[in-house]
Amino acid sequence: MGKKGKPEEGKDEKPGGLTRREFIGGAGSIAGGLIVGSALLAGACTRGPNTTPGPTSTLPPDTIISPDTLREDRIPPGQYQTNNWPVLQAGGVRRIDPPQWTFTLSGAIDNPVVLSYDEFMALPTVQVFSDMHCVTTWTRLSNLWEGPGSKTIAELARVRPEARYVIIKAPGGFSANLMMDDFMRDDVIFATGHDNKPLTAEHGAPARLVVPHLYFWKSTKWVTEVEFRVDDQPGFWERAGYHNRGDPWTEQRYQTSP
Ligand SMILES: Nc1nc2c(c(=O)[nH]1)N[C@H]1C(S)=C(S)[C@@H](COP(=O)(O)O)O[C@H]1N2
Ligand SMILES: [Mo]
Repeated sequence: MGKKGKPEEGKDEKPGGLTRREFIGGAGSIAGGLIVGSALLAGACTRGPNTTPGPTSTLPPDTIISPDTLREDRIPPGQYQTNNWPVLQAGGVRRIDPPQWTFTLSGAIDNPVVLSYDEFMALPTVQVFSDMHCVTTWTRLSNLWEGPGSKTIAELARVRPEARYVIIKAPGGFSANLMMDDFMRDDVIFATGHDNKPLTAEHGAPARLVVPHLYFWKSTKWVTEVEFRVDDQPGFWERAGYHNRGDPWTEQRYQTSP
Protein backbone atom coordinates (compact mmCIF):
# COMPACT_ATOMS: atom_id res chain seq x y z
CA MET A 1 0.00 0.00 0.00
CA GLY A 2 1.32 3.44 -0.86
CA LYS A 3 1.48 6.34 1.54
CA LYS A 4 1.00 9.28 -0.75
CA GLY A 5 -2.74 9.66 -0.49
CA LYS A 6 -5.28 9.41 -3.21
CA PRO A 7 -4.47 9.32 -6.88
CA GLU A 8 -5.11 12.54 -8.72
CA GLU A 9 -8.58 11.69 -9.74
CA GLY A 10 -10.15 13.67 -12.49
CA LYS A 11 -6.95 15.53 -13.21
CA ASP A 12 -6.74 16.54 -16.83
CA GLU A 13 -4.24 14.91 -19.06
CA LYS A 14 -2.95 17.45 -21.55
CA PRO A 15 -1.07 17.18 -24.82
CA GLY A 16 1.71 19.24 -23.26
CA GLY A 17 2.09 16.61 -20.60
CA LEU A 18 3.75 14.00 -22.73
CA THR A 19 6.35 13.19 -20.13
CA ARG A 20 4.27 13.67 -17.01
CA ARG A 21 4.83 11.13 -14.33
CA GLU A 22 2.56 12.37 -11.57
CA PHE A 23 0.95 9.05 -11.14
CA ILE A 24 4.11 7.18 -10.40
CA GLY A 25 4.12 5.62 -7.03
CA GLY A 26 0.63 6.80 -6.28
CA ALA A 27 -1.39 5.46 -3.46
CA GLY A 28 -2.23 1.85 -3.21
CA SER A 29 -5.89 1.26 -3.28
CA ILE A 30 -7.30 -2.18 -3.49
CA ALA A 31 -6.55 -3.44 -6.93
CA GLY A 32 -8.61 -6.10 -8.59
CA GLY A 33 -7.19 -8.74 -6.36
CA LEU A 34 -10.38 -10.70 -6.39
CA ILE A 35 -10.30 -11.88 -9.91
CA VAL A 36 -7.24 -13.58 -11.22
CA GLY A 37 -7.68 -17.22 -11.91
CA SER A 38 -4.84 -19.01 -10.19
CA ALA A 39 -5.75 -22.41 -11.48
CA LEU A 40 -6.30 -21.04 -14.93
CA LEU A 41 -3.16 -18.95 -15.27
CA ALA A 42 -0.68 -20.82 -13.15
CA GLY A 43 0.09 -23.42 -15.73
CA ALA A 44 -0.01 -21.06 -18.66
CA CYS A 45 2.27 -18.31 -17.55
CA THR A 46 5.58 -17.95 -15.82
CA ARG A 47 5.49 -14.69 -13.95
CA GLY A 48 8.44 -12.35 -13.79
CA PRO A 49 9.34 -10.72 -10.50
CA ASN A 50 7.28 -7.60 -11.22
CA THR A 51 4.09 -9.10 -12.46
CA THR A 52 2.01 -9.12 -9.32
CA PRO A 53 -0.86 -8.78 -8.28
CA GLY A 54 -1.07 -12.47 -7.90
CA PRO A 55 -4.01 -14.69 -8.38
CA THR A 56 -6.43 -15.04 -5.53
CA SER A 57 -9.52 -16.69 -6.93
CA THR A 58 -10.98 -18.01 -10.12
CA LEU A 59 -12.24 -16.21 -13.16
CA PRO A 60 -15.82 -16.73 -14.28
CA PRO A 61 -16.25 -19.54 -16.80
CA ASP A 62 -15.82 -18.52 -20.44
CA THR A 63 -13.78 -15.44 -19.57
CA ILE A 64 -11.77 -14.31 -22.58
CA ILE A 65 -8.12 -14.18 -21.58
CA SER A 66 -6.31 -11.30 -23.27
CA PRO A 67 -3.17 -12.79 -24.89
CA ASP A 68 -0.84 -10.18 -23.34
CA THR A 69 -1.72 -11.43 -19.85
CA LEU A 70 0.03 -14.69 -20.75
CA ARG A 71 3.36 -13.00 -21.46
CA GLU A 72 6.23 -13.92 -19.21
CA ASP A 73 6.76 -10.23 -18.43
CA ARG A 74 3.47 -8.34 -18.57
CA ILE A 75 5.00 -4.87 -18.12
CA PRO A 76 5.82 -3.21 -21.48
CA PRO A 77 9.11 -1.31 -21.85
CA GLY A 78 9.18 2.06 -20.12
CA GLN A 79 6.12 1.25 -17.99
CA TYR A 80 5.84 0.73 -14.23
CA GLN A 81 3.17 -1.21 -12.39
CA THR A 82 0.58 0.50 -10.23
CA ASN A 83 -2.16 -1.08 -8.21
CA ASN A 84 -4.21 2.12 -8.29
CA TRP A 85 -6.50 2.94 -11.07
CA PRO A 86 -5.77 6.55 -12.07
CA VAL A 87 -8.54 8.62 -13.64
CA LEU A 88 -7.38 10.39 -16.79
CA GLN A 89 -9.12 12.33 -19.51
CA ALA A 90 -9.04 15.65 -21.31
CA GLY A 91 -11.42 17.87 -19.37
CA GLY A 92 -13.60 16.77 -16.50
CA VAL A 93 -15.37 13.52 -15.73
CA ARG A 94 -18.62 13.20 -17.71
CA ARG A 95 -21.55 12.20 -15.54
CA ILE A 96 -24.03 10.73 -17.95
CA ASP A 97 -27.71 10.41 -17.17
CA PRO A 98 -28.80 7.06 -18.67
CA PRO A 99 -32.08 8.35 -20.16
CA GLN A 100 -30.10 11.06 -21.96
CA TRP A 101 -27.48 8.67 -23.33
CA THR A 102 -27.55 7.05 -26.76
CA PHE A 103 -25.14 4.73 -28.54
CA THR A 104 -24.95 5.39 -32.29
CA LEU A 105 -23.58 3.12 -35.01
CA SER A 106 -22.72 5.03 -38.17
CA GLY A 107 -20.62 5.16 -41.32
CA ALA A 108 -19.81 2.31 -43.72
CA ILE A 109 -22.45 -0.05 -42.36
CA ASP A 110 -25.77 -1.53 -43.48
CA ASN A 111 -27.54 -1.10 -40.15
CA PRO A 112 -27.16 2.44 -38.84
CA VAL A 113 -28.91 2.47 -35.48
CA VAL A 114 -29.20 4.57 -32.36
CA LEU A 115 -29.53 2.44 -29.23
CA SER A 116 -31.04 3.66 -26.00
CA TYR A 117 -29.38 2.86 -22.68
CA ASP A 118 -31.78 -0.04 -22.11
CA GLU A 119 -31.24 -1.40 -25.61
CA PHE A 120 -27.47 -1.23 -25.21
CA MET A 121 -27.57 -2.89 -21.80
CA ALA A 122 -29.65 -5.73 -23.26
CA LEU A 123 -26.93 -6.70 -25.78
CA PRO A 124 -25.16 -10.00 -25.16
CA THR A 125 -22.01 -9.58 -23.09
CA VAL A 126 -18.65 -11.21 -22.65
CA GLN A 127 -16.07 -11.06 -19.87
CA VAL A 128 -12.46 -10.21 -20.63
CA PHE A 129 -9.41 -10.49 -18.39
CA SER A 130 -6.78 -7.95 -19.46
CA ASP A 131 -4.04 -5.46 -18.50
CA MET A 132 -4.02 -1.72 -19.20
CA HIS A 133 -1.07 0.48 -20.20
CA CYS A 134 -1.31 4.28 -20.14
CA VAL A 135 1.26 6.20 -22.18
CA THR A 136 2.03 8.29 -19.09
CA THR A 137 3.83 5.06 -18.03
CA TRP A 138 1.49 3.37 -15.57
CA THR A 139 0.38 -0.18 -16.13
CA ARG A 140 -2.45 -1.83 -14.22
CA LEU A 141 -2.63 -5.60 -14.45
CA SER A 142 -5.44 -8.08 -14.04
CA ASN A 143 -8.72 -6.38 -14.80
CA LEU A 144 -11.97 -8.21 -15.36
CA TRP A 145 -14.24 -6.39 -17.80
CA GLU A 146 -17.83 -7.12 -18.72
CA GLY A 147 -19.89 -5.79 -21.61
CA PRO A 148 -20.64 -6.32 -25.31
CA GLY A 149 -17.64 -7.44 -27.34
CA SER A 150 -16.48 -5.40 -30.33
CA LYS A 151 -17.55 -8.22 -32.64
CA THR A 152 -21.11 -8.06 -31.30
CA ILE A 153 -21.19 -4.34 -32.11
CA ALA A 154 -19.74 -4.91 -35.59
CA GLU A 155 -22.27 -7.65 -36.30
CA LEU A 156 -25.10 -5.45 -35.16
CA ALA A 157 -23.84 -2.65 -37.41
CA ARG A 158 -23.42 -5.00 -40.39
CA VAL A 159 -20.12 -3.45 -41.32
CA ARG A 160 -19.47 -3.18 -45.03
CA PRO A 161 -16.36 -4.89 -46.39
CA GLU A 162 -14.79 -1.58 -47.42
CA ALA A 163 -14.64 -0.30 -43.83
CA ARG A 164 -11.04 -0.29 -42.64
CA TYR A 165 -11.09 2.06 -39.63
CA VAL A 166 -13.27 2.61 -36.59
CA ILE A 167 -13.65 5.93 -34.78
CA ILE A 168 -14.85 5.70 -31.20
CA LYS A 169 -16.45 8.96 -30.08
CA ALA A 170 -17.37 10.53 -26.77
CA PRO A 171 -18.99 13.79 -25.62
CA GLY A 172 -17.09 17.02 -26.07
CA GLY A 173 -15.60 16.11 -29.44
CA PHE A 174 -13.35 13.35 -28.12
CA SER A 175 -12.51 10.48 -30.45
CA ALA A 176 -9.94 7.74 -30.90
CA ASN A 177 -9.21 5.94 -34.17
CA LEU A 178 -8.46 2.26 -34.64
CA MET A 179 -7.74 0.02 -37.58
CA MET A 180 -10.44 -2.60 -38.06
CA ASP A 181 -7.92 -5.35 -37.31
CA ASP A 182 -7.19 -3.80 -33.93
CA PHE A 183 -10.89 -3.36 -33.17
CA MET A 184 -12.01 -6.83 -34.25
CA ARG A 185 -10.16 -8.82 -31.60
CA ASP A 186 -11.77 -11.19 -29.15
CA ASP A 187 -10.57 -9.18 -26.14
CA VAL A 188 -11.84 -5.76 -27.30
CA ILE A 189 -14.92 -4.87 -25.28
CA PHE A 190 -17.37 -2.04 -24.64
CA ALA A 191 -17.15 -2.37 -20.89
CA THR A 192 -20.08 -1.61 -18.64
CA GLY A 193 -18.57 -3.40 -15.64
CA HIS A 194 -15.16 -3.81 -14.01
CA ASP A 195 -14.13 -6.38 -11.40
CA ASN A 196 -17.72 -7.49 -10.85
CA LYS A 197 -19.03 -3.97 -10.25
CA PRO A 198 -20.77 -1.52 -12.55
CA LEU A 199 -18.35 0.85 -14.24
CA THR A 200 -18.14 4.23 -12.46
CA ALA A 201 -18.58 7.61 -14.13
CA GLU A 202 -14.88 8.31 -13.56
CA HIS A 203 -13.93 5.32 -15.65
CA GLY A 204 -16.42 5.89 -18.45
CA ALA A 205 -19.94 4.77 -17.52
CA PRO A 206 -22.26 3.79 -19.05
CA ALA A 207 -19.80 2.19 -21.52
CA ARG A 208 -16.13 2.58 -22.33
CA LEU A 209 -14.05 0.81 -24.92
CA VAL A 210 -11.14 -1.36 -23.77
CA VAL A 211 -8.43 -2.25 -26.30
CA PRO A 212 -5.92 -4.19 -24.21
CA HIS A 213 -3.10 -4.46 -26.76
CA LEU A 214 -2.81 -0.69 -27.41
CA TYR A 215 -2.03 2.25 -25.11
CA PHE A 216 -5.04 3.10 -23.01
CA TRP A 217 -5.75 6.43 -24.71
CA LYS A 218 -7.40 4.36 -27.46
CA SER A 219 -9.91 3.13 -24.89
CA THR A 220 -12.55 5.84 -25.18
CA LYS A 221 -14.66 6.48 -22.08
CA TRP A 222 -18.35 7.50 -22.21
CA VAL A 223 -18.75 6.13 -25.74
CA THR A 224 -21.60 7.72 -27.68
CA GLU A 225 -20.82 6.69 -31.25
CA VAL A 226 -18.92 4.11 -33.24
CA GLU A 227 -18.24 5.21 -36.79
CA PHE A 228 -16.89 2.71 -39.32
CA ARG A 229 -14.89 4.37 -42.07
CA VAL A 230 -13.13 3.66 -45.35
CA ASP A 231 -10.48 6.26 -44.57
CA ASP A 232 -8.65 6.99 -41.33
CA GLN A 233 -9.37 10.00 -39.13
CA PRO A 234 -6.88 10.60 -36.31
CA GLY A 235 -8.60 11.23 -32.99
CA PHE A 236 -8.07 13.63 -30.11
CA TRP A 237 -4.78 12.34 -28.68
CA GLU A 238 -3.48 11.33 -32.10
CA ARG A 239 -3.92 14.91 -33.34
CA ALA A 240 -2.24 16.12 -30.15
CA GLY A 241 0.99 14.31 -31.01
CA TYR A 242 0.46 10.74 -29.95
CA HIS A 243 1.13 7.81 -32.27
CA ASN A 244 -1.56 6.80 -34.72
CA ARG A 245 -1.58 3.18 -33.54
CA GLY A 246 -0.02 3.09 -30.07
CA ASP A 247 1.49 -0.37 -29.54
CA PRO A 248 2.94 -0.34 -26.00
CA TRP A 249 5.26 -3.28 -26.69
CA THR A 250 7.18 -1.33 -29.34
CA GLU A 251 6.69 1.99 -27.48
CA GLN A 252 4.65 3.70 -30.17
CA ARG A 253 4.09 6.65 -27.87
CA TYR A 254 4.36 9.73 -30.08
CA GLN A 255 3.96 10.53 -33.75
CA THR A 256 7.74 10.63 -33.90
CA SER A 257 8.05 7.07 -32.56
CA PRO A 258 8.80 4.36 -35.13
N1 LIG B 1 -13.72 10.29 -23.56
C1 LIG B 1 -12.44 10.15 -23.26
N2 LIG B 1 -11.94 8.90 -23.12
C2 LIG B 1 -10.64 8.72 -22.82
C3 LIG B 1 -9.77 9.82 -22.65
C4 LIG B 1 -10.31 11.12 -22.82
O1 LIG B 1 -9.59 12.14 -22.74
N3 LIG B 1 -11.65 11.24 -23.10
N4 LIG B 1 -8.45 9.62 -22.31
C5 LIG B 1 -7.87 8.29 -22.50
C6 LIG B 1 -6.68 8.08 -21.72
S1 LIG B 1 -5.32 9.02 -22.12
C7 LIG B 1 -6.57 7.11 -20.77
S2 LIG B 1 -5.10 6.72 -20.02
C8 LIG B 1 -7.77 6.38 -20.31
C9 LIG B 1 -7.90 6.47 -18.82
O2 LIG B 1 -8.98 5.69 -18.37
P1 LIG B 1 -9.28 5.63 -16.82
O3 LIG B 1 -9.56 7.04 -16.36
O4 LIG B 1 -10.43 4.72 -16.67
O5 LIG B 1 -8.03 5.11 -16.16
O6 LIG B 1 -8.96 6.88 -20.88
C10 LIG B 1 -8.87 7.16 -22.25
N5 LIG B 1 -10.18 7.46 -22.70
MO1 LIG C 1 -3.48 7.96 -21.09
